[in-house]
Amino acid sequence: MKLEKYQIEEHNHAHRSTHQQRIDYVRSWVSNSDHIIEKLIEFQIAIPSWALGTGGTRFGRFAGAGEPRSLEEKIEDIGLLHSLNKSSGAVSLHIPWDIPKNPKAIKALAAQLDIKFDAVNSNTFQDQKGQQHSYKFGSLQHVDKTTRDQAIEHNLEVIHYGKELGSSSITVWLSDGSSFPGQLNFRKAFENTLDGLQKIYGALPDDWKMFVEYKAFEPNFYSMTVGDWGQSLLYASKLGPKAYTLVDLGHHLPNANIEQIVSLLLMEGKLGGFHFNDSKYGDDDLTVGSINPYQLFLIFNELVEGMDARHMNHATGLGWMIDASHNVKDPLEDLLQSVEAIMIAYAQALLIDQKALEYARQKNDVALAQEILQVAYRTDVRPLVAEARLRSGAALQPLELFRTLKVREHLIKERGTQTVATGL
Ligand code: PSV
Ligand code: MN
Repeated sequence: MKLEKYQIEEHNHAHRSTHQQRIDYVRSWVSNSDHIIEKLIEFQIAIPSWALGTGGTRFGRFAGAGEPRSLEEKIEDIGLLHSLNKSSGAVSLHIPWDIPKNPKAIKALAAQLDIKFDAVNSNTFQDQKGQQHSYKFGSLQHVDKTTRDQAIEHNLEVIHYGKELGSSSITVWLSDGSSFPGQLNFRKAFENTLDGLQKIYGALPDDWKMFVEYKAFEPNFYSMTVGDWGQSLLYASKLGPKAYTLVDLGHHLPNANIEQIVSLLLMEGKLGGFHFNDSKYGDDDLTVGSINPYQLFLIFNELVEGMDARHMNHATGLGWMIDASHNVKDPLEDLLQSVEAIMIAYAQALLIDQKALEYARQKNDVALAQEILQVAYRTDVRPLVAEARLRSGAALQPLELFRTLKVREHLIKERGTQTVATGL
């Protein structure tokens, strides 16, 4: 299914006057609204190929219908999202869930839909059919060299696919760790992992980045070999200038101050990428902004301030990716909500009067500092986000249009009810 330009125009026409009233109101008191709108237009968020189908929990999965059955259909789904919001112009692929059988054709399809290839992800957290050595006791950390070599080889293969598609980064997330005390020699596990990462790093093309993603727990519950930002930073620093830390919002211990982590990683020039999601208890993979939008806003405040301090381009300086699992909502609706939540938090962060905030800090005026942040957070920036969409040819209300056009119903007609997407 493809959305036609006239369908978006008709929808926008119907919403035009209400939108105009709202945007005029915001413009009347937000002096830099045009600057914010331009920034929003540039900002693109990569959609993970594994989140286009219904996810599940370890207790089961309640399949949706009309899910993408192939990589081509996944890219088409992202094309739909991108025509609705013009902010999802990238995809992050997971290998081997999404091995491109015909890279040229996939590249052409993506280009036609204005979709770029963000980081490619390796997978040594599952055993694949016919695989010689098992990852049950880890991959790069494994006590057995042949298992480690197999994991390295897989990552090199992922780089190869990424090169064919025009990606320029690889995300390595390792489930390596231990479930019980005594199981692992932490130092040896670290050294083996570093050695493997060094070999993968050595195979990176010059203009590529490697993102080392950390996670506090799961599937291992006693120790994780890349368990927190400190360990990830240690690996990334030892690896070299092309290696960075990737922050996945769900990968921290409860109540971690993620905004502070973001600030310090940026200060060190070692923040490389982001996985957006939200959580209440652990790595819940819920829609970003659905549980704790204030935290998301505080993180964006640090991102904007820290990136500006290093003269980084907001849109291209980091890899912006969603990493969520949609168990009870339509994945496409959930992704539209995710992108909207990210854009809102970004717009609110752009609204913060950084000079005034710094002045309040210098005066130790804690109450004023809080006021400055909350004035921005409590501003309804949705008209600015909608205006950015309008100017880039997208829909004023993407979710509403998705429903009015009965996109999912069309996809079910095309693909059937018994479809299973690869991945989460
Ligand atoms: C692991 O929980 C993770 O966050 C990594 O990014 C994986 O690549 C992704 O989820 C999908 O399993
Ligand atoms: Mn992740």
